[in-house]
Formats: sequence, structure tokens, C-alpha cells
Amino acid sequence: MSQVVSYELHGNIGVISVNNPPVNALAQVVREGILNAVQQAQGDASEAIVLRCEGRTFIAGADITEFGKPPKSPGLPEVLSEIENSSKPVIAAIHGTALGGGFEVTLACHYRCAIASARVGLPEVNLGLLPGAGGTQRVPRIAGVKAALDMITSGKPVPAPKAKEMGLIDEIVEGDDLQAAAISYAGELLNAGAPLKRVRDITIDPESIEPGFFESARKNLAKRARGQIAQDRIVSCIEAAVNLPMDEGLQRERELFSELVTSPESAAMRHIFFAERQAAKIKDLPKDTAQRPINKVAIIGGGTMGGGIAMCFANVDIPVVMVEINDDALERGLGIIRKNYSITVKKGKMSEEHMNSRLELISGTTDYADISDVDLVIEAVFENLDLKKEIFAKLDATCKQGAILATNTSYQDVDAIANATQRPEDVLGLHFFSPANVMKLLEVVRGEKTADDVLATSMAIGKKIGKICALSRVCYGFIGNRMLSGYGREAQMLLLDGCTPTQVDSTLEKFGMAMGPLAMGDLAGLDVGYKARQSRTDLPDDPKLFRMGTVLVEMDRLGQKTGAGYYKYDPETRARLADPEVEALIKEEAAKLDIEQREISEEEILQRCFYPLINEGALILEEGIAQRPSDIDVVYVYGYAFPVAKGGPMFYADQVGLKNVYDKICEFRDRYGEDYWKPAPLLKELAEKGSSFAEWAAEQA
Ligand code: 3H9
Repeated sequence: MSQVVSYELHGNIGVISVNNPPVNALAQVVREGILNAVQQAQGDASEAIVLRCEGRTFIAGADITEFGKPPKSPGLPEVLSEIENSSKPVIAAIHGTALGGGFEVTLACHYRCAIASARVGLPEVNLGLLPGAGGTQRVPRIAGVKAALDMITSGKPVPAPKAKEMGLIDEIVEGDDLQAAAISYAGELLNAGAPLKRVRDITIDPESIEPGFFESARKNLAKRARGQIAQDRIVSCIEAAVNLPMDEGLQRERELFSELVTSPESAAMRHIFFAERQAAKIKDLPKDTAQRPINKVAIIGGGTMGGGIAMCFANVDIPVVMVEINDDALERGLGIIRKNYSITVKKGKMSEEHMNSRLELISGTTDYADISDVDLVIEAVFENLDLKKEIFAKLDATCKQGAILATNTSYQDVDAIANATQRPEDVLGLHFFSPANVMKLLEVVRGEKTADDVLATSMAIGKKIGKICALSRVCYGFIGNRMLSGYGREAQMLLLDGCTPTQVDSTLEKFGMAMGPLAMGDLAGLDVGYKARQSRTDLPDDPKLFRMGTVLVEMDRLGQKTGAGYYKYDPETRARLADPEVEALIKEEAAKLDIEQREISEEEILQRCFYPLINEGALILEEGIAQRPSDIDVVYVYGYAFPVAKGGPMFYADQVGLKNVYDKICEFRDRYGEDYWKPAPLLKELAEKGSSFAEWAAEQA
């Protein structure tokens, strides 16, 4: 028997145990071990077989690191047919999460029992894949076509009690000892003469599916696909489950799985899966760095940002005190939070009771003395360095020793803020993205003097509140906003060169961005960028630079809030509409600046907008602002809605080829000047070597 899978008899029950930490992924040795154990059990004194796992979870899926490499025997389908064809009932005993291939293993078993806290799911879609070991054929046979489609296209795990209602689990077992409970359940099944239940024997009546069901599912899913093809292929597999015999359905599933596993989309999404987990690790911090307890949090500032941050903590049962300058502001802040929660309740996504228990965790004060006992303070007032310094001096005077003092600034100097206290080692940036209770990214900004345990605690608390954390050093705009500057600049330059706003935005949206940069400007308010530019002294003195944004603001076209910006907005539906007035204005401005307008290809729009991101990303790596290129990808995917199916700007650059990116940047430099297009030395070096950011990262690791 392999080391990671053991088999032993407990009376008349054979018990197969998988032990492949951390998540019992189905590596080749695990597949082989299960196959051998099932075969062994056919010839011994066992009358039933229990399949269980050691450690924190049941099998969490195929071993993702094996994808993209030559397949190793036995394949998972072979193991599953051995289980399904066992002459003795095989009972899966589930704890933790049975995901992907792990859940598919249980579906090939004859019975499934689970503890109530377990969850089961098919999250393959999050990796640009579909369940490739029968999930698309077995789930619809058990739970029905609609439920299967929802479960597989959303990738969301289902809690065991709900899975039992859906028929996906046969029994919820009690007690702390799952193995003993599963053995006892197996005994009951034997005593009752329970049959060898095979999911494959269930048939779905095609007549039960309403006409047009699959077409409309495809259409709905395409709306949010953003360059992903997996959803469409999942629909095809479920259609096959309805219309084809089991073996042909499995064959179809295999073919489509093979298509996806070799697709660039899946490669990009697998990159992000590992990048996300890597980003949480700080290179020079020992794994066992001590953490400070965080049992109570204070938020300074009850605006939209402060309110969203407060909700993040209340959502994980951590009490929060919100600090405002006066009672009115405090009431307004707490009101925003109440309103946000009640919207969730109205949508049916939260019970009234649940909302109240969260609201009870959020209190307010106008007196700093009331936050002297908190473990973490997050300042979220508006962007004014002097004000922030003043607040941190006050926090220094009030908060207990050991409290972590964080600023949510988007671009101010965290070191200057830290130095306003006598304890700069306790200070760092925790940069949330708006709306803070929704957006997944948290940039953890390490000041020059930030202590190791402050960083370790911040990474852990970020994970606890459901954020994906990436570490940045201090610079203007940190990783994300610093890179954004050139992206926004080029979107506007493209207008003067001959594009319409629709052309720019729709090209980027077709690539997979959630929203193009000009429409995004309209959403955020064009005055925001305008004001930020006025306070910058490092921008070239060039009338072309951010010209259209400036002209529109000066016409009081501030974006959605004034009903017009780069576009006009339908007052009722808020639909964005091309505005011939703006298009004419762009032509006028170009003429004033002597710019000869021309046809611009989609390819050039992508290069002009994305290559500044990549170039700045290379500078950020050289300067040590980001730890790894993949951290930058995480920032862009989770903070700026860069399409996950493209893997983030640095992964995308590697796919395009750094030599191609570099050559194009040089061409733009020759055309538009060094002020805007200056290749980063690291990009040049890697391009000349024929290397990639991924290879560079591997050398640095
Ligand atoms: C599939 O099953 C295809 C089949 O349908 C068909 C096949 C033919 N493989 O997330 P964590 C690593 S596709 C390899 O921090 P948590 C992870 O990188 C798969 N490694 O823990 C990390 O490594 P490190 C479908 C994996 O407690 C460590 O384990 N399944 C895998 O927060 C801990 O991970 C999925 O998509 C894997 N499958 O969350 C499930 N999973 O420590 C993917 C994890 O070096 N996994 N690792 O950074 C998860 O969703 C979460 O890991 C889980 C635990 C919820 C299980």
C-alpha cells in the first residue's frame, strides 16, 4: 500500500484512509493507493468499505500542480470505475471540504455520509475547468439539471445539510469520531440489506427539461463570462447528461475537460490560484512569526470606506468602534452601515436577525478615550497627510501599547504617518478597495519600521475577514494605483489620436476588463482624478496630457453623478450612451493641439493601455515595492477587475512575450517621447535575455 493511503479491517468493514496533507489532493500516489485498496478489499473479509481522510479535510480535488504536465496512470476515471464497480458497498465519510475530484470520488461511491460542518462542491470553474471525473454526469442525475447547473457553474460549495436535501449526501452523522460513525452507518446499511446504489443507473427524462432551457442558460452565463469558456462547456456536459447514455456522457465530459485543461484561460486561472496563496507569504518573515490577538477594532472615519471596513470585521464577529468628529457625522456613518445591511436583507441574502447581531457589534463614539483598549485601529479619513499625522499622534497618545495602528490611505507616505507616533513599528498601511465590504483585495503596506509581528498579524486578520492580501512597500499609490496612472493616461491620449470613448472602453471590455477606463472614470467621478492631478508636481507640462478629462470637468461633466462625462447616461436606466457632443469635442481638441487623427486598431488600444501597466510593474519589482510579479497579478485581478482568465498584467506580459512588449514600448517611445514611454531596465534585461517575469521570480525565490 502507498504511504499516503492505508487500508485496514475494522471487523467486517474495510477502512481506506487517505493522508496527503495539506488538503489530501488526488496526486498520482493517492489515486494509485485508493485503486489498490479497493481491489484489496474485494478479496478480504470486509462486507463494506469506508473511504475517509486524515487531517483537516476530505479530498479537496485533483492535484492542481499536475495539470499541464504529462498524465500519470492511473487516471481518476479509472479509480472511480473501480469504486463504482466494487462488489461491496463503498461509503464516503466526509469532513472539511470534498471538492472537485474529491467530491467526484464520493459520487462514485454507493453511499455518502458527512458531518454537519462539511461542505461539498465542484469549484473547477474557478480554475477555468469543468468537473472531469463524472461530476457533470452524476450531479444532475441526483439533484436535477437546474440545481446541477447552478452548483457547477457557480463553483460554490454547498453545506452538508443542504447537500442532504439535494440528495447529494445520504446521511449526516453526529459525534466527534467520523470514522466510528461511518463504520456504524456502514453496519446499518448492511443490516438493512441496502442495495449497491450506483448513480449511473439513474436516468433523466429529456422531456422533463423545458424547451430552450440550455440555450437560455448559455446566454445568461455568457453575460458574465469575461473571456471564460468553461461555463459554456459545462452547459454542454449537462446537456449530454440528459441526452446521452452515461458512458457517452462521460466521454463527452472527458473531451471537453481536455480542451479546457490545455486552454490559456485555465493556465491563467491556475496561475492566479497559486499566486493568491503565495501573495499572503512574506519572504523574509519566518512562518512561525508570533501574532498579536485582535479582539476589538476601531475605525477612524465613518464615510463609505470606514463603514465598509467596519462591516468586514462585524461580519466575522469582531466588535468595532467607529470614531467620528461629531454626533451628526457618526449617525450618518452608522446609518450607511444599516442601509448596506438592509439591502442585503431585502435581497434575501441575510436574515433580519443576522443583520441585528452584526449591527450590535458596531458601536460609535466621538471620544478617542473610548478606543484606548482596541487591538487594531484603521484610519479611513480623507486623503490629507497633515490630518492623518494629527490623528496618528492622537492615537499614539490614547491607544494601549501593542495596538496596531493602520492607515487606509491610497497614496500618502505611510512612513511619514508612522513617524508622527512614538511607535512607528506598530504602524502600517491597510489599503482596502471600495466598496470595502465587497472588494476582495487588501494591500498590506509595509513601512520602513513596521514590526514583523504587525505584518504577520495583518496578513492573518486580512485572511480572516475574507480578503486576499498582497504586500507592498511604500511608494506613491503603492502597487495598484501607481501602475494605474499610465493606463488612464493612454486611454485619454487614444481619444486625441482618433478613438471614440466607446471604441477604447469596448475593446478593453472585450478583452475581459469589467469596465473600460473611461466609463470607470465616469463612475468614480472625473473630478477625483482632476483634483489628484492638481496636487502632483511630477507630471510633464504637456497640454495633451489628460486633456479630455480636464476639458470635461471644466464643462461640469463630472461623470455619472452629473448625468454626463465621457458618455451621457439615461436618467432612468443609467445606461451609458455614446455622446456625439463629446465625440465632436474630442475632434476639436485634437485639432487645437495639431494632432492628426487616424484609425486605431484594437491591438494598439490594448498595447497602449496595458503596456504602461506592465512597464510600471517591472519598475515596481526592481525597486522591491512588490515581492513577486504574481503579487502584482493578484492586485490587478482582485483590486482592478483585470480578467482572471488573462492571469493579471505580468502573466499576460509573459504570454505576449517580453521581447514583443519591450519592442513595442520602444516604438511608442520613439513616437510619443520618453516622458511617457521609457522602458524599465528590468523589462529590457529580460527581453534581451529571452526570459520572462515567471523565470525571473523563480530565480529570486
Ligand atoms: C479538479 O478536481 C478536477 C477534477 O474534476 C477532474 C480531474 C480529472 N492541488 O487554500 P489553502 C494547496 S480541479 C494542489 O491555503 P485553506 C495550496 O496551494 C481541483 N494543491 O488552504 C496551499 O499550498 P501552500 C478542484 C492544493 O484551508 C495549501 O494547499 N478543487 C490544492 O484556506 C493550503 O491551501 C479545488 O479547486 C489542490 N487541489 O483552504 C479546491 N488545494 O500552503 C482548491 C489546495 O504551499 N482548494 N492546495 O500555499 C481550495 O479551495 C482550498 O485549498 C481549500 C482549503 C478550501 C481546500
